[in-house]
Amino acid sequence: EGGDDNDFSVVVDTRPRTKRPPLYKVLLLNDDFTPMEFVVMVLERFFHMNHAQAFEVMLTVHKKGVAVVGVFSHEIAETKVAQVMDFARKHQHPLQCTMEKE
Ligand code: NFA
Repeated sequence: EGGDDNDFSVVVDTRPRTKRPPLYKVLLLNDDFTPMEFVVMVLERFFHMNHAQAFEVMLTVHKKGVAVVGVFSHEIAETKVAQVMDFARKHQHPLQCTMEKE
């Protein structure tokens, strides 16, 4: 017979795809009131920086207004932000910490 040819061709991508979870930057924001030593303590305590690194990053936030203090999975980034915000609130400092997708 040789009727209509119903060959709907579909290209199937068979490449092995590796899924990497998105990463999130944790940002620390400057303000006029939080003491410099407190920010240094936060960076040592929650971001495992040594004193010199922590002081350097604190000064970057102080001068530029914001700095990335770490890059983590969504869950770890959320935990870091919560830890910093809780710690700042307990000490009645207005320090702000946020996260954004990389
Ligand atoms: N700007 C604050 C001060 O002069 C210090 C600070 C640095 C606050 C980094 C927040 C973040 N005391």
